[in-house]
Amino acid sequence: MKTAFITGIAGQDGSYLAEHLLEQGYRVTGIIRRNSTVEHQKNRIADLDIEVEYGDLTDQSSLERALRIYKPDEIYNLAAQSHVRISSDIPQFTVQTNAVGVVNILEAYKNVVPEAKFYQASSSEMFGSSVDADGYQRETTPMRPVSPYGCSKVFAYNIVHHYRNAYKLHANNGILFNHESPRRGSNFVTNKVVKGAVEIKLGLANKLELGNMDSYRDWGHSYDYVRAMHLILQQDRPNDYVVATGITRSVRDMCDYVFSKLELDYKDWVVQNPKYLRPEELPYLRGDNTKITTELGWNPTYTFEALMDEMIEHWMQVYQSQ
Ligand code: G4F
Repeated sequence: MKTAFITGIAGQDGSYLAEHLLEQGYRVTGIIRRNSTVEHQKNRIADLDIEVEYGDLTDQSSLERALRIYKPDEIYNLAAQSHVRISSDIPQFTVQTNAVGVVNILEAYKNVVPEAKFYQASSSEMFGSSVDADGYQRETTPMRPVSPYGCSKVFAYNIVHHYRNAYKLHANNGILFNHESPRRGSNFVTNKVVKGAVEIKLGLANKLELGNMDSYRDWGHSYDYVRAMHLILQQDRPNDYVVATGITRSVRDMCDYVFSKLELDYKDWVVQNPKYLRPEELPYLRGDNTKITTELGWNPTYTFEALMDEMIEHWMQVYQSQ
């Protein structure tokens, strides 16, 4: 039986990945952060047969301790301060966690289980303002990040290469474009829009405040993207892969779809609040998934519409069961 170790196991991706690896017959382990509201800490993973220790990317001793306990075959580094706008409010914490934290886990990996395989949650936010002439971002697209989050992820991406080359570690980057689900935090735009629209439909709210509605994102489902993470670690040689649907839509298009589905017109309910704007916006993301589809046979199973419909259904059930 293989053992997987997941940082960020209590998050959206961590919980879907834990479920997927349990289905594949893995022993699934990970770390969770100490939190004062202990009741909510394991909401997404409460029913899973997994083992967790307390740990934090900023505390290398906790990482080494956990790796010594579990001795994993595969390490998935999903933990991060993952909110891009908030990274401008807490830039130093973001860099400590997302950049220095990756040095910490790479050191722990090198020191304790160097024969294991390692996955780093790299991000399309690394591309920033950079787009190839054909309108896509891909593995070769230059990186010009536009947020503390994006800059921290570029550092992590590069230091993974360094550990791969210098110490011959099986260290990989998945460059994931936006991926969502009913388990997404409700301060990310998809879940914020769906939850807000459902509240309006049910008479529980009378407006939805958003930031920039004219930015474009390539949205997939977390369920599909964790399968890509696992596939990436099944290869003989370490590599980097873009994981994306290849289709891009604006936040406005998303609002139009979600509100229409609820027989509402988003223009009657959505207002802009400058507090949700970013110091520097990333206006456009669209990933070219050719490398992972041709080399690893990965393909997304969810359409954008199926993703949104599942999220709408989720919030309808939450409110109607109250
Ligand atoms: O949902 P978002 O906050 O996601 P963002 O910034 O694209 O980052 C997500 O995807 C990255 C991969 O590309 C991950 F690395 C990262 O960890 C995270 O998962 O915002 C999406 C778009 C942005 O252009 C934002 O400006 O929606 C726009 N937006 C408009 N109004 C809003 C809002 N975003 C949020 N969070 N809240 C709003 O009210």
